[in-house]
Parts: sequence; structure tokens; C-alpha cells
Amino acid sequence: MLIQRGGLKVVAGLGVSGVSVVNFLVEKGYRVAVTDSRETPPGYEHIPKHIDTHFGKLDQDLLLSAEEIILSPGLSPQTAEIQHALAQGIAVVGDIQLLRRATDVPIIAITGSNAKSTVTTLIGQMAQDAGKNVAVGGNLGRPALDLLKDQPELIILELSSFQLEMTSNLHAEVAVVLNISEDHLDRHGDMLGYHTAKHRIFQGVKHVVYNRDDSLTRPFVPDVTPMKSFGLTAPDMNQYGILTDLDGTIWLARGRERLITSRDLYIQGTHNVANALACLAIGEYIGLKQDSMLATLKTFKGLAHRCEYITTKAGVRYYNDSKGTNIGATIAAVDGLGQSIAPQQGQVVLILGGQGKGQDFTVLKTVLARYVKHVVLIGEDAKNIASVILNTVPVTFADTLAEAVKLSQQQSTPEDVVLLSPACASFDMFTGYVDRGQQFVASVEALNDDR
Ligand code: UMA
Ligand code: ADP
Repeated sequence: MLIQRGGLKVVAGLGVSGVSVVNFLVEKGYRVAVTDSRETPPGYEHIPKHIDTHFGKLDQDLLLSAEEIILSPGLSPQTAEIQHALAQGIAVVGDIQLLRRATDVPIIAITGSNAKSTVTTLIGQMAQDAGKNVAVGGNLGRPALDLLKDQPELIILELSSFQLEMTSNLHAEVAVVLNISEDHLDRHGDMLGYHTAKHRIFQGVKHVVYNRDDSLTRPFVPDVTPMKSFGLTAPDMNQYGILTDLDGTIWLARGRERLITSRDLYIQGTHNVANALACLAIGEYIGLKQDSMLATLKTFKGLAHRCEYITTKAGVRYYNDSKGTNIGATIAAVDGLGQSIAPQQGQVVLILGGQGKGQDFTVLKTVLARYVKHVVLIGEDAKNIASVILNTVPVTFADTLAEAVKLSQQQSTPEDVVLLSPACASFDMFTGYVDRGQQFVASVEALNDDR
């Protein structure tokens, strides 16, 4: 028989993380109820039948009867019902807080506007290849509390600003903010709000990794906290960076020590050199052997939907960067692919648009002017984006992604690259970035080879 402990825990928002929270709390013997604004929230079938559920709107009375509310990262703490509960003194936390309470296993915590999933997966692979019993998840997909089932010796978490704003005193073994550029301003209000949420990752941190090319990633922590930096410049002693030979060969380096050339990395592009350096710095702090980490770098193939090469048709290369959901990511993608096209040979045709999340699209203009010959716009904020970039690059509108792909083919000539890197969220037209990427790939494959 289950022992029912303490007051009522109310899970607000089901979905993947809500399901993991309900099941974790039930197993621990707590009284649990769940509310979700959706009529039939995803994951409903994966929680025990006896759980008290209140769907269709957030149940204010239920929330006010809670000892503690566990809030889904998909719901803003600014939501009226949550604000009302907070005003009554009811504690509101997220799933990451429950994980920290539940275990002393060291946590490697990774956030940033971009590269989180790539770095989390890569350092996870490095740790596994080095023989560690490691569990990897969080915003990446597998919810944090589920990781405990593996009884890991090390937990590697990708953390979003949504998760971090609900997390206090994480006491991470290593924490890193990889980079900061505009994102989720619709939720956090402004850059200060977004930055503040991200930097909660450093509360009680034991070792810090930061990006010396991006001062916004450097934490305000006591001077005694050990720190390592990475960056795309020559590194100081014990730091990570690059050294360039006279013949142009780029080395990933630790201080003066040359470790591996950028050509020997499986994942390509300047942004991925930065990602690899971040992983080497994190790996050093958790005691991974350098040789083992370098071996992983030679084989790690990266993730789908991140500057992923799809095919070549009529001399035009097609790339899926559906995970490019903010301007910083799209700049990295256009820069990386633009540099890979021989000068004077070709240019980029870019498919852009969706939900703009309040970003300032003028920041894109420099990279558009340098590498992009035409932009095809889709989605809710297409007109807003057009009004900003129209003077920089020719623009066409498309109602569907399939139409955007056809228009991109018409705009391209041999040696060009067609790139889907929308700089926007996808939820106006798709179920998520994976759906958007899959529809892009299907539309590309449906194109005639000879146009
Ligand atoms: N929603 C409602 N009513 C509710 C609860 C949610 O309408 O009562 C809607 C919201 O619009 C919300 C959406 O549902 O945006 C998704 O929320 P969810 O509760 O269904 O989310 P989960 O399935 O629990 O997934 C969450 C993370 N989602 C978000 O933060 C929006 C997943 O990150 C994460 O992988 C998962 O937990 C496991 O930890 C996804 C994501 O898009 C990949 N993250 C954002 C990003 O990377 O930019 C932050
Ligand atoms: P996140 O989980 O933070 O969204 P991903 O690893 O999924 O990060 O990559 C998302 C997008 O960010 C990719 O599509 C790529 O274009 C871009 N990107 C990857 N690494 C970097 C980097 N170091 N700096 C800027 N953009 C990057």
C-alpha cells in the first residue's frame, strides 16, 4: 500500500515533463493532482488512472489548495492563475528543482541561446565513451526526473531559460552558458529578464565554463570558483581556443598544446569548433581522459535538423536547419554555409519565418547582405520580417513550406545552397521543429532533379 505523505502537490501542465513529475511524486508516496489548460493534454494516458485531473483550464481552486505547485516549463510563471497562487504564498518550482532535491549525483548543467543540444549530446557521448555511467536529458527531450531510473554516476542536463527560471541553488558540478543572443523575449520580457533566467544556472556552482567571445556568458560568482574559458581565439594557459598555422590549418588547442585540427572533427563549421572546445573544457573538469575525448570528436556526427545536409539537386545543395529557431542560430548557419561556398561560385537561398518571438530582425542584415541572394518567407511573422530586411535582399512570400521549397528551387542556380533556417518558432504551422524539418526534407525529395 502507498503511504500518502504531506500536503497536496499540484502539477500544472502535463506534457512530457508533467508526466515524469506525476509518476515520480506518486512513486515517492505524495498526494498528487494535475491541471492543464488543454482539454486532452499530451501524456494523459501515461499517468496512473487514480490521479485527480482537472483539464480544459488551469483550476484556480486546485492550485490554491496546493502545498507546492510543480510548473511545466511550457507554462509561464506570469500566468494569472500561477501569479494568484504565488501571491497567496504557495511555493512554485519546476521539475529540475525536484531532481536536485532527489539526488546528490553530480549534475553537468548546460544552457545558452544556441548549441545546447549539440553540446549536451556531445559531452554525453564523450562521458559514455570514457566509461562513465551517464544519463543525459532535460530540455533535450528525456525529462530530468526520468534520468534517475538509470541510477547514473553523472547527470548531464540541457536546461532552457524556462526551466531555469523555476530552479534555485542547482549546485551543478559544472555549469556553462554557451552563448547569449535574443530568444524567448515574448516570455521573459526583455534581454535582462532572459539573461537573469539563464544565469540562475550558476547558483552554488562548483566549476564554471564560459565563452570568452561572449561576455554575457561570464558569471558573477565568487573569485574562488574555478573557471575555464573557451573561444575562437588563441587560448591562455589551461584555457581552450584555436591556434592557426601559416598554411591556414586550424587547431583546437589547450594553452599552447595543439590537440586536433578542425578538419578532423566530424561536425563542421566554426560554430561547431566552439561547441567542441566547450565540451573539452567541461570534460576536463569531470576527469575525462583527453585522448578519449578527442577520439569521440572524430566520430560524433551531430544531430538531425541542425545544418543537416539533405541532398544535391541540379547542382544545388539543400540543408535542413529547422532547429535554427532564433536569429543567433540562423546567423551561425548562414555564416558557416556561406563560407563553405567558393567565392563568386554561388550564394544562399534562405527560407525564413514563423513565430518571431519578439526578436529584432535587423541583426540579420549583415549576414544576409554577405551571403544570401534571396529570402523566401513563411509563417505568422513573415510580413514583419519582410519590412525589416526588404532593403537588404529580395524577398518572396510562400503560404506553405512545400511552396517555399519550390520557390527556392526557382531562385537557385548550380553551386547555390538552399537553407531552411527559420530564426523563428514553428508552432504557427507545425507541431514543432522536428515536424518542420521532416516536411522540408519531404518537399526537397519531391522536387524534380532537373527542375
Ligand atoms: N501548454 C498549454 N497548457 C498547459 C501546458 C502547456 O497550452 O497547461 C502548451 C504551451 O503552449 C507550451 C506547450 O504546451 O508551450 C508545450 O508544453 P508541454 O507542457 O507540453 O511541454 P513538455 O511536453 O513537458 O516539454 C517540456 C519542454 N517544452 C517546453 O519548454 C515548451 C521540452 O522542450 C522538453 O524537451 C521537455 O519538457 C522535457 O524536459 C522543448 C522546447 O521547445 C524541446 N523547449 C524550448 C526550446 O528549446 O526553445 C524551451
Ligand atoms: P539548442 O539546443 O540551443 O537549440 P542546437 O544544438 O539544437 O542548440 O542547435 C540549434 C541551432 O543553433 C543549430 O541549428 C545551429 O544552426 C545553431 N548553432 C549550433 N551551434 C552554435 C553556436 N556555437 N553558436 C551559434 N549557433 C549555433
